[in-house]
Amino acid sequence: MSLVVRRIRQTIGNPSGLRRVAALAAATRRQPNGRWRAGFTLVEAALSTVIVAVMFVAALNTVGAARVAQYKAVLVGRGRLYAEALLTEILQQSYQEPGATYVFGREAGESDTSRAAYDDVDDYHGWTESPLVAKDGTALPNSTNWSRTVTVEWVDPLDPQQVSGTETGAKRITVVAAFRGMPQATVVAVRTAN
Ligand SMILES: [Ca+2]
Repeated sequence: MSLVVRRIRQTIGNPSGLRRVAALAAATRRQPNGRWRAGFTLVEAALSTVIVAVMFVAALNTVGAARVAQYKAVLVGRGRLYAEALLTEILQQSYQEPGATYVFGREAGESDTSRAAYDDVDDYHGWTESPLVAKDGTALPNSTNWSRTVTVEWVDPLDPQQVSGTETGAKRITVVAAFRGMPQATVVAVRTAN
């Protein structure tokens, strides 16, 4: 049993044992000439470097995760604004095409690529755009990589979850805003005939 181990065993039994062990370990390094000296060995220094590195990486991961969460929250907020803006525009239109002749979807003269002539909510069914534009076709600033899609369906007015293939007097409008193809926000409204 070495001198160090013996002295550690004698020391560890009393209340200040651990502190004394640490002091003893630091104070007792055998040099080639047989003397004892204070200091760290190369292995101890290397170990402390590894410990610091591991803690540093853990701290960086925490900061990185917080940044990612913040970025995602910003995307969701912008997506909601974009989706709600288009939904508001749709809800300002008639339930169905004014006049005697109408279909579900776009009537004659209503384009697949411009909303300028849209005048009823189901004109918007199947609408998709990227980048984003206002109703008159003006591009929304800084909307690169964003897209909006619209789905309009007849639903049971008493249970809007139930989609119908025929006229029910209620149309459910769903707008999805996506960034780089990843949906960030979905807004839904039901427009009734009366
Ligand atoms: Ca129309």
